[in-house]
Amino acid sequence: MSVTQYEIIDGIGVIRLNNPPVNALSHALRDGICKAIKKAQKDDSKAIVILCEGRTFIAGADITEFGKPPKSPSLSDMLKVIESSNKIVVAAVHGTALGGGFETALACHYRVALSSAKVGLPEVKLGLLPGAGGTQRTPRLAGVEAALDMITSGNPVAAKKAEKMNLVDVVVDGDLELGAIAYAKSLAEDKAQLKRVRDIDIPASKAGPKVFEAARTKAAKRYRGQQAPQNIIRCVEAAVNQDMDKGLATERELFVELMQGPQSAAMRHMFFAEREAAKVLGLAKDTALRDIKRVGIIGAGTMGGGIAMNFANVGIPVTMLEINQEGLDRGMAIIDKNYSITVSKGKMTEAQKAQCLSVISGSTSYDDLADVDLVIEAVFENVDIKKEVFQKLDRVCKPGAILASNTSYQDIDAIANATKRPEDVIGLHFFSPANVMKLLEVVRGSASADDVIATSMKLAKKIGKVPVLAGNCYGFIGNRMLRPYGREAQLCLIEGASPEQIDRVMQNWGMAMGPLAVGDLAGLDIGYKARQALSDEEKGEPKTYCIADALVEMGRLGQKSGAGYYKYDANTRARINDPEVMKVVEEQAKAQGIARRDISDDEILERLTYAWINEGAKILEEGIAQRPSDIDVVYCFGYGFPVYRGGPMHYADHIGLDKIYARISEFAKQHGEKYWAPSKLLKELAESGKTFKEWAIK
Ligand code: T1G
Repeated sequence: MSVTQYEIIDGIGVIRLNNPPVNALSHALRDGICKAIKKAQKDDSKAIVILCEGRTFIAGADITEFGKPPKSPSLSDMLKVIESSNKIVVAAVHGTALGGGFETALACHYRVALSSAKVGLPEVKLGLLPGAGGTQRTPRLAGVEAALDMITSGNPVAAKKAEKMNLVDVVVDGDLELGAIAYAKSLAEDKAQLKRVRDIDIPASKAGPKVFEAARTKAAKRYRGQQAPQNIIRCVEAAVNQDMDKGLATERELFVELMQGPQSAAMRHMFFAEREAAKVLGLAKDTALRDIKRVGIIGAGTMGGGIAMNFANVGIPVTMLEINQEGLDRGMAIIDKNYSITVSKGKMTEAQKAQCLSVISGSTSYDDLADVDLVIEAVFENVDIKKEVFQKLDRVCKPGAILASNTSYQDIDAIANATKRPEDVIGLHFFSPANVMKLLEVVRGSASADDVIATSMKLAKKIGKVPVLAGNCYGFIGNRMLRPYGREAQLCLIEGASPEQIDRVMQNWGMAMGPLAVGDLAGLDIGYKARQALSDEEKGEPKTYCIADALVEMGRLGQKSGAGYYKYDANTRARINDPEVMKVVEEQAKAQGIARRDISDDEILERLTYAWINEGAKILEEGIAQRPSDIDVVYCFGYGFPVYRGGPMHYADHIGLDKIYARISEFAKQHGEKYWAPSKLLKELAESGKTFKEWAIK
């Protein structure tokens, strides 16, 4: 079937689109729509309906065409053809009409939506803005403030709400095609006007300069560092202050500015990287999946409770196991509190909360896990304790049950070899808070069976996670790269910087929080306790942890104790620089024989970000990550890396591997090969002029 078909049904010209998987507005589709509209102008159709086959109405411009030479008709040309039709054009929307798809619907004269449909303008999530009239038509129908919120957030709107916003004219249940044709017929019979959105004016009184100033301030805070939201606000302002054609010209200019900028390139990279990460190289596409009907979780602590919620949210029954009833009660209370927060934010109803809680049960006996299909161990980060748990699971769980560990660092093979079924063992590393963070590292052991890996990757998506497959090494992908990053933060601190300077540099660069503030948030005692279990050799040089240890020994555990690298306001929990900390830093530097010096912001930024990149290159060399973009997904979805910089490896390609390699070679001379020996892959790519992206296509 061609991507566009046209036929007259019951006196109505029906343009049927079919461009799987999401009816993206490819050139063929744009051309087909234009031809069909022009044809309908001359035939005896009374009105026109545009509808789509498959799971959704047009989900946007074809992102794969971006960056390629434009082919006529452009999307704007096509919209002009629709809007200037001398017959009424009705859009029949189902699924998710997004971006250029919704802009197509807005260029129609009327819009019918299936009650389950959603409409939206998510371009901001690609670092772009609606470039085909969305910023001009939406405020004309929904009003300025609703349009600003919808377009700067990029969030979809359900059909009923869209109808209330005047973005949709009619919401239908049942057969959309029949409903749309009937509606088009009624419009024709009633000689309804050709309702062109461009003809609607927005009274300037509706949105004075204060509205836009407030929007700019809100967007600068909420989307810190991102250019697209600011450009969107300028476009909507133009919709108020300029006529349609001038407004469209402003929109075009600001769209092109974003399209050609690094932020959109990074965010489009992330869009595809997230989807690519779910694909396991070398795994047969038809690998049979194991059926996961019931899940067991060992440990009802913060992590165990959060993990349990992910399954309960999609209706999969969960049994949480604790050593005693008190532990279970505490776990259930954590879960209940988390759901209450979700309800209070309007993201869930009380009925939905009750439904989720109804599928979570507790037990203090391993025997109750005999018929679960998957168990996730979430006990204390000690490999011996984990081995004991897996030995019990080996005895109790039915054949074919997947035995997973939520460990953040430990050796999956050591855990697997504690069982007689290492092929059923895998790592499922959730990120705290486990019911919120999207990233899930799926860690394959050397014996993990293909169907266990495939099932884990698929299940991750089912529970709303973004899965990334990792090989088995200390810290897998994310935490392994975090170590040199944290090391360099400690060394910059003891060599001459302050906590405030280090955190300001990284936060201004785009991180959600700087490394020392993160340490205070997580609790400095966690690293302290972990180090007590290590030999001196394993701990590394004292200068990389002596300040943190000194603070903990002073009782400064971070936010939880009211002070760590900073003091914290008891009420607002605001961070306050503390001269006491600088005294500790200076004492420790002296004790380590380090003469402190001024360290520039640039040096801090380079040492911390290049530490990530060098370790990421080693992870690729060792095959721990399948592709560079997988590392980018880990960091953007699990570590607060700014998505508009595309992740560590995309950022490295943007900076230039030759520049990074040269700087790392300098660091190796200044600070020693132990920390800064350049990765072989980085050296090879820098010398060959290739990027990580080009290497991935190898
Ligand atoms: N273009 C090309 N391919 C797309 C696509 C698009 N717009 N959207 C999805 N795909 C591919 C995707 O890569 C995947 O491919 C497959 O479809 C299924 O997607 C001028 C400039 C629609 C909610 O931002 O949000 O219009 O991996 O796995 O989970 O103003 O896809 O199978 O090979 O995500 O069911 C604006 C982006 C574009 C919407 C479906 N539109 N897409 O989610 O499936 S810019 C968007 C989505 C624009 C105009 C501007 C989601 C979805 P593969 P999927 P899903």
